[in-house]
Amino acid sequence: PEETTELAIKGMTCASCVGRVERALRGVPGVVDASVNLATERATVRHLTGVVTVGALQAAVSKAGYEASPIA
Ligand code: 9UX
Repeated sequence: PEETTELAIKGMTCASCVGRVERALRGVPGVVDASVNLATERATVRHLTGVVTVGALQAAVSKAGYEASPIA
């Protein structure tokens, strides 16, 4: 099954940042789709349950140069 994880993203200042974060998240195996909202600094990630961990998502965002934290 799939589930959705919401992340707060720090460090984005322009539309290109949004693209970088979306690409990073979509590159994580098991991620089906990712969309980032610059105004709210939030990412919505749809992914396979059990395959994708929040830690893996955070690591991908960090590698791209930004910071992600899960939203309860
Ligand atoms: Mo443009 Mo966003 O250089 O960091 S990609 S501000």
